[in-house]
Amino acid sequence: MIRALDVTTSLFATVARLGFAERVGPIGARPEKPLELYEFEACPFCRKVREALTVLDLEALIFPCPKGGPRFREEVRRRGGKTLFPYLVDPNTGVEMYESDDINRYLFEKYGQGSVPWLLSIPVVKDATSMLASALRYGGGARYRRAKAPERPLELWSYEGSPFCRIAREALSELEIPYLLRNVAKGSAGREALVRRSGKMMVPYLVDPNTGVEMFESADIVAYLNRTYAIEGDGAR
Ligand SMILES: N[C@@H](CCC(=O)N[C@@H](CS)C(=O)NCC(=O)O)C(=O)O
Repeated sequence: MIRALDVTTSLFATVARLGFAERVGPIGARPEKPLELYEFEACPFCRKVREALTVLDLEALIFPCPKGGPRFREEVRRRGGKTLFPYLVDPNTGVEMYESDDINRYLFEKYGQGSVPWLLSIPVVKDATSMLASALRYGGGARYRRAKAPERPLELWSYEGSPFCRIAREALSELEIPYLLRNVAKGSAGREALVRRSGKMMVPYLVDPNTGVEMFESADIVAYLNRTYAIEGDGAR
């Protein structure tokens, strides 16, 4: 896809959500272990939960479940009984749940100050704008492309409101590559750690412990993921 169109539609997706999830909100207790989220990038309900993770400045192990994906969809069916996304696992409390609104209520109750921000709670608005954001990306991150599974999860420094991060996450989603999502929105405690590690504050920043590669730039990240994990013949969009 033409790069300018790619960035513009991803920016429109953020605008559709009124620039939400670019900044950390009031936070509460911190979990000891990262949360685990089964989701896929094109799903508007999953987006709402990823936004909550950004606003609450929480890390999560992301298990992408694109349509046709052979690995993690089956894991969700085994754990919860159905293939419905998002599906949250909190290893700190043993809680596992479906339903984006229930998940967000749980997250803001447990790791925030109790109240859910209006863009994640007003009926119709919360879902309609998230659906619009997904529609603007015409299915990016929705369908599985055949890929090799990495031995260890990758690491992505990111935040939900960044249009460039979305482009990188779509590729991770399509290739069903699990990764530790390290949210570093404005006001995040993680920003300093990213600067120490990478030399500057810029996202997305990908770390691949399987190859030792660490890199900025969404287009380069997508090219790297395709080159390293996609199985030939299953071309990117
Ligand atoms: N009310 C649910 C709706 C979830 C939902 O419909 N998710 C869709 C994806 S956007 C799904 O899991 N579809 C089944 C599939 O992808 O196989 C929620 O808010 O979490």
